[in-house]
Amino acid sequence: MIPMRDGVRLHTVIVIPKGAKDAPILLTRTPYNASGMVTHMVDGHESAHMGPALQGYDNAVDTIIDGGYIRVIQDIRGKYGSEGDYVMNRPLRGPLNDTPVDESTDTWDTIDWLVKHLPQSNGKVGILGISYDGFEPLMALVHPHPALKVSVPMNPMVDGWMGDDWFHHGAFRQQNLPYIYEQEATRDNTQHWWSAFHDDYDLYMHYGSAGAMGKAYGMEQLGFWNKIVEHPAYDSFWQQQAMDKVLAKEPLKVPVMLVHSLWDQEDIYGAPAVYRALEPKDTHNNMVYLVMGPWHHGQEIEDARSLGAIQFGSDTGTYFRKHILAPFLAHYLKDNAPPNPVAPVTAYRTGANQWERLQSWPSGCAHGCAIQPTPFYLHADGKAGFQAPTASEAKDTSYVSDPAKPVPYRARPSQPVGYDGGLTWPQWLVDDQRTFSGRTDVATFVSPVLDHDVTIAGMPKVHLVASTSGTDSDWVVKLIDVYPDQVADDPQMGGYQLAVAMDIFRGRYRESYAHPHPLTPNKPLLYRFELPTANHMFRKGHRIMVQVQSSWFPLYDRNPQTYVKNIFFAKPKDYVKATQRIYHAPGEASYVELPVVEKH
Ligand code: PG9
Repeated sequence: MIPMRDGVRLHTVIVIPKGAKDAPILLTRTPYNASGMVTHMVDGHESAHMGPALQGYDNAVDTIIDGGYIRVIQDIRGKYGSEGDYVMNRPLRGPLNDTPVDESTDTWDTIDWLVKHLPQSNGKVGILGISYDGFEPLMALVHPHPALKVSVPMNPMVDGWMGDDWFHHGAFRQQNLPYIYEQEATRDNTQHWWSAFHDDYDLYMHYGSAGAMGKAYGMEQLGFWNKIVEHPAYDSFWQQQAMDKVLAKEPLKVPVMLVHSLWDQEDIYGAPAVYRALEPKDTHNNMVYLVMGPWHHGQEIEDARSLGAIQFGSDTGTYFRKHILAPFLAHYLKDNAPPNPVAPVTAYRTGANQWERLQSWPSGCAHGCAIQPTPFYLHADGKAGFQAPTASEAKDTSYVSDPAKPVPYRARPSQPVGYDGGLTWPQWLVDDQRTFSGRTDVATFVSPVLDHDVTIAGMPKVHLVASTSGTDSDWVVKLIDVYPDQVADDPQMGGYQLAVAMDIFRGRYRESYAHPHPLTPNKPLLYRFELPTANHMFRKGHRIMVQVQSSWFPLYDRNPQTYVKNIFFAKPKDYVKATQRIYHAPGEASYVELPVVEKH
């Protein structure tokens, strides 16, 4: 129980290898129960050995055990064994936190105590973690303790409104209601969510709006839920917490390796955003590192030979831990520091199934190429291609968006968000999109078969000219790799539609994320937003597809398609069908700008 500067004591589990001397410390700070992460059942009882004990969840146990580290895992303030009050992603002291403590001060105080009380250590501390545990290594970078020598935020929570856990471009990720409920209701998460439906699609349709559902579950008792409902737009509440923005204002004092999953179903925005914020400060290109793997959220510490139906041909998780994470940590934490063999950017190129060592990101190759932003046009009649549309083709493609029958984001029955009991939530971003491409409320555009490889490296940019008969609307855009009709060595992949990058945009924020506006009915309007980072080769023989739709349910709440002040409080009468049109004609052509890699 380590005392913080305000007297609150934090429950901290310290696992020291027998006989350790001059051992570096690897710290993880978590809201997810430190004790649960260091007790792993072997043969039906807890193991006495460090390795099996840490196997429960830990980050890259093989790296830690082989590295001879002292392993420290701490319950953050207000959770499980720690004292104090809990605040979800507690903001830094300042306009959003008028107390003398935050996750930065708690980390400072913890590191200070560790290096003064562990004689077996060499006085050097690294902090690492995944997701919320990846948010903590970012907070550690604000006024860092001098003993903090390296930070490894993995799949970190960075901007909850723009593209991580709570909203994406303003559309609310309502399937996280159970998480908010359980995380905030009790110190040890013993108050559990409940449901009367096997299919989450039915559960969320039953309540209508996320606000009505939260009320039915008594969530107005929960501080963070009330903040979510009070701040549907990208106001100062969200902007001041965005860790990329926070860190952009901080001096760069500690080496940081950002670890990103290209198919991160939870925090697909965060790591690349922090890299973009910090990279300009890294004048000698030796302080900010980025690793991007073909993984789901956190898969870098698991077996990562495949994700869903997608095979990588090697265990990319073990490669990361052994050849990237282990030598990186050793360089900064071990005495007589071994050299750091890790390139500034290590990026896995999906489709080509190969790792690349790069000097920066985005970049298409180590040398001898450039990235050429290239419009991929949506044409009439469901066609698509790099040639611009002509005046001769139909001017628009239309579909009816009916909130009474929202487009599922996965094949039904819609599973809840979660990792236990065989749930396949982690792999939903690589689900076969054929399930949706035949729906009349999904507009599908596809290129001819490619006669050469097309490689993209970066964030595709949507340039959608669209109208709605309503006064608000969501736009979901999916960039998809269509496999050949037959794949001899993997028949199940014949015709597979693999999403390379996809996201949602809530139309009311078209002019301003902070200040929503109603849409003018039936007027072609330009919507511009970025899709998540991709590093992908569309191989010769494949096709490039774009799908557009106006709901992504039940992961995201429905847009009533009638402009209301706050969608959390939309009434049943507000939910109306809308006719959506996507425009093709010259001068109002819709396209996705692809960051195409071109060899010199
Ligand atoms: N980023 C993960 C998460 C946060 C909030 C809601 C749901 C998931 C995580 O910390 O595991």
